[in-house]
Amino acid sequence: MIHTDICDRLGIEYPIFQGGMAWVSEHKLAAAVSNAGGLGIISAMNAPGEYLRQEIRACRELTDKPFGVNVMLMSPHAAEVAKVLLEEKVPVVTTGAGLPGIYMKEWVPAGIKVVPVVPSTAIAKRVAREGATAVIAEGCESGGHVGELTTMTLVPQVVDAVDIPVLAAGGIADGRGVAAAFMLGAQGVQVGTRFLVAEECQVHPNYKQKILAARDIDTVVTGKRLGHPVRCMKNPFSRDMGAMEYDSTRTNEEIEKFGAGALRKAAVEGDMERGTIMAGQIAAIVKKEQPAAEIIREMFAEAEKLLSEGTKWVR
Ligand code: TUI
Repeated sequence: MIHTDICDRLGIEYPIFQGGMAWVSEHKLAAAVSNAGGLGIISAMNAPGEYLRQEIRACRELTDKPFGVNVMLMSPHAAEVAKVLLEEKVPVVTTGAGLPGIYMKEWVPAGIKVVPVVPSTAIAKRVAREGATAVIAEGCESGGHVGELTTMTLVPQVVDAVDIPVLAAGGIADGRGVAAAFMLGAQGVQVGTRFLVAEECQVHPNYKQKILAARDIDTVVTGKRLGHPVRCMKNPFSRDMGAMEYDSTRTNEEIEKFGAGALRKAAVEGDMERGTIMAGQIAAIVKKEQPAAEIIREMFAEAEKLLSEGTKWVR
């Protein structure tokens, strides 16, 4: 059985976090993952604090296991969300798309376990100093907002840089990925794309179909010019977004405006032409819709086998 420090620190059975995906990770998915022994995560995305409060309470109706909330630090409501987390005594908070230091000053003394997503060793060291319980080293294979480094290069460097547990994210969707993450020194994984097709995931069915039909080269990174690169699936929206970015007559404000609301359009309305379909590069190996519990069991059974038996190349 795979059991690491992070399981004991957070009170979970399997060292797996379900990524906090904006417009996707709501209470039903989070509760299903937590009930299955992983850490389910509700995305605070760019919604007001009261939305999050309702989601947290709804999650507690469905599970008595630990769960987390992901704070997207670029959200205009981040400060208000930070307060709600304290009031609702959320056990675990993950952060993304920025530096969580100012909020950690309140969260850490209140006993909230903070696990920031980090794209570099410098940021990993900084949040470790600020009291993070663990960090998630997320490579640019992942969907959504991405850094520069790959999972293969980032994870071992972060493992060497900090003394707290490291979870690997980006490009992990089966037992092979989990086993590889452990080989790189991680003590756990965060998985997004595979949970997009969990039965309990409420994302629009068209979105799930896109993931299930994805090929290896079907994702692209847009938004570099705006300073927040985002990996999503190639479609008319990403093509137009890319064209605008390369067009020097367009202003950044125009491009931001063009992109606003596009994730909701895909995830909630199911618009696969004009919405942004955020997904990781590993989408192509995701082949069927399954209950979250089955996804977790399958991934860890495969990883355990690989780690205990080794590879067929070593005799
Ligand atoms: O946050 C994510 N993934 C996301 S957030 C998101 S919502 C969004 N929608 C439209 C445009 C932009 C975002 C969709 N996907 N992953 C975690 C993550 N965090 N990846 C990279 C980082 C990160 C990057 C820079 C963390 C810290 C950081 O600090 C540098 C700085 O100076 O802020």
